[in-house]
Amino acid sequence: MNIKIGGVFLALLILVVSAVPVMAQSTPFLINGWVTDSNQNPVNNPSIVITNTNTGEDLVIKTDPDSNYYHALSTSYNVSAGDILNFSVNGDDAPDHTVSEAEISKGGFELNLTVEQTTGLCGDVTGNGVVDTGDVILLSNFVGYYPGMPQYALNSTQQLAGDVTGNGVIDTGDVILLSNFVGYSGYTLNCTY
Ligand SMILES: [Ca+2]
Repeated sequence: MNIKIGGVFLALLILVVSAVPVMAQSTPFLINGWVTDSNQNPVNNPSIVITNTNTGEDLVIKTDPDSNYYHALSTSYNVSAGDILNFSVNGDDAPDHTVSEAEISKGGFELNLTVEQTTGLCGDVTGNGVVDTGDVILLSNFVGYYPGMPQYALNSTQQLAGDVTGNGVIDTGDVILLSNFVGYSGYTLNCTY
């Protein structure tokens, strides 16, 4: 009799002990989305910081140089319903996001982010504050000689500054106008901003 009770007690004890890790187990929590500028153009390799303001923890963000996709994989242990997540994209604050109960059960949420398009001086493709032959050379390399090469890549601000004809594309027309503008008087640059 005593042995039987002891056996039942032991079985219950094992059940309780083995149930504990199951109850404390965390589930994956994925935050992901795509980053574009205000013109809906993809912003590749974005720099994103997500801070859980309730815990002070910065989430680990994964991005790719050739993509505007980002994701952060956390767990339900680190992110709880009601937590306020602060987003920053390329150094600018984005709206906060409050984690909902539904997002916890679903295992995450998708949030697309927008980078405000910054504009510089029209024609200043190099971004050094002046329009000179350096800009003509860089734009010329970007358009004609070395398309797609990383050292002649232009970010979205530089591309806006390089579309000096203001027709929405960067082509030899821009190189010619910029070259004329730098070399001769009487030419006007017509960026879209
Ligand atoms: Ca320049």
